[in-house]
Parts: sequence; structure tokens; C-alpha cells
Amino acid sequence: MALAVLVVIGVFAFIMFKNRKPETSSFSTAEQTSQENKVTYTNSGYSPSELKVEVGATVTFINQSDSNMWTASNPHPIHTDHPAFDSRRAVTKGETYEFTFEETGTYDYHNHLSPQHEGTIKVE
Ligand SMILES: [Cu+2]
Repeated sequence: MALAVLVVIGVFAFIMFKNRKPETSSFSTAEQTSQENKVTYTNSGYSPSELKVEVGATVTFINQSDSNMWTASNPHPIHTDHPAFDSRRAVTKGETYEFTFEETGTYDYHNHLSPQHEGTIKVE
């Protein structure tokens, strides 16, 4: 019986201690979840060239260049690293391509029509 009382007191003390965490720690997560997962493609390539997202995130690739954008995983031209990550057609100026990253990992990609333009999505 005395042991049960001690356990109850212990749990209560633990909860009180937990609630005393510094308040600053609660702000960082709000910033992370509000960021938008967008990559813009212009005449000079993908921006940002490296983007970190959480697993399950959908990334939107926006073509703002004067040419077509065919986003696909490396290596060019076979795209075998992540075969599903491939728009499979040219996305014209003003159009977007979306892909949802269901697994963690590093996804290197390029524009199949201008393979010197590369980028990386890091899924954590
Ligand atoms: Cu390619």
C-alpha cells in the first residue's frame, strides 16, 4: 500500500516537472509546419535546389521558365532511382507538377529536357 502511494506521488512529481519545460521549445515546430513545399523552376534551374520536407509531404514544382519542365528522378535518362517520381511528360510554362513523398530518403532529380538543371528533395 505504501508502495502504491509512492508511485502516485512519483507520477505526480514527474508531470509537474514535465510542465516546467522552458516555453521557447514550443515555437520551433510551428515554424516548421507552416512552411510551404514549393520548388520554382526558372530559366536558371530549380529553386531552392535543395528542399527538406517531412515524410508524406506533397511538393509542388512550378514552371516559371520560358521552356518546358519534365521533373524526374536521377539518373538521366532512365530515372531508375525513384521511378514513380517522374512527371512523364513536359510541363509547360505556368503549369505545375506535384509529387507526394511517402518514404524517407534523398531524392535527386533533374529536368529531363535540360538535364543540367538539378535539385534534391530530402524527406525526413
Ligand atoms: Cu532524364
